[in-house]
Amino acid sequence: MKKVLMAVAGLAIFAGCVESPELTDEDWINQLVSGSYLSETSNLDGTGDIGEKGKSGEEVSHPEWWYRQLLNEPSREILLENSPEAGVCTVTVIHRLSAELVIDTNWNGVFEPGYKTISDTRYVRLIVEKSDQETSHGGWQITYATPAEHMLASGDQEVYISSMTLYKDDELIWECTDPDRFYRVDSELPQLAEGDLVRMEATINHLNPQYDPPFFVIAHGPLSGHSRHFMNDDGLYGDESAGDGIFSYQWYVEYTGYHHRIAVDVIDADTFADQTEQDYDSGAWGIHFLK
Ligand SMILES: [Ca+2]
Ligand SMILES: [Ca+2]
Ligand SMILES: [Ca+2]
Ligand SMILES: [Ca+2]
Repeated sequence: MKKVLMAVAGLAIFAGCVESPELTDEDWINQLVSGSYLSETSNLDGTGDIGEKGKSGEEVSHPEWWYRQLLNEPSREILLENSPEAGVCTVTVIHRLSAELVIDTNWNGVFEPGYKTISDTRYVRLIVEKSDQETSHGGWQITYATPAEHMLASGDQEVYISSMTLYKDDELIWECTDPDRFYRVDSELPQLAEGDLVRMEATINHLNPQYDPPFFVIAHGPLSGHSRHFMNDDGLYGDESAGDGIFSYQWYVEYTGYHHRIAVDVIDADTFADQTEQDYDSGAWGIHFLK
């Protein structure tokens, strides 16, 4: 009897292996996309230069300290925009997360922050194609990607990135004026290698500016020293003209082992003006870079 039971159990295990259902195109695409750096949205956490007290004439200065802290990050939603039967499929990846802005606006050398709620939605769109040459993921590969766009999921967003441009040794290597634009992932993404002299520029749209300066612009990614730095429109350190609305950050690329994306982030001055109001207002674009 015991022998019979063991034989039956053995058969059941064998049958389990043989009858494992075949993955559909949808399954393969989901697996491909969820495992790819290209579907990630930029991480805007972390600290950087602590900024400086307001200069004369400025109504709002950098906070004494500030950083974002992730509270909850459910798994990404992966939506297929069309049937993969055609061999080409557009995919939207939606990332919803809750975080808080930890902010201390009182310049007294003591860290006594307030907390502002962040509810963000981050989108990236990809094109996947099926090819006979590709052997993994059922033949599917990611061929195009848009930048990731970060938007407020709740609250009034008044600040938006309107362009992002990268130069290496003064030569244009990547630009974007529309976050819905697709870039070929093997040839049209920016390429950043450690030691490259790179300048990133950004322009901003503020729908309802209340302060002077009206907003703050921040670079994130494989920067120098810290992974976050303020971008300036002061005509210094790589910014070609002061006051022309083009904010710049120039540096020698570092830490490409830790970073996969480079991003520009704008924060409304109203958010930085105090540490008590629930008025978090920010937008960002991030793009995967090749190494
Ligand atoms: Ca303080
Ligand atoms: Ca400028
Ligand atoms: Ca405020
Ligand atoms: Ca605002």
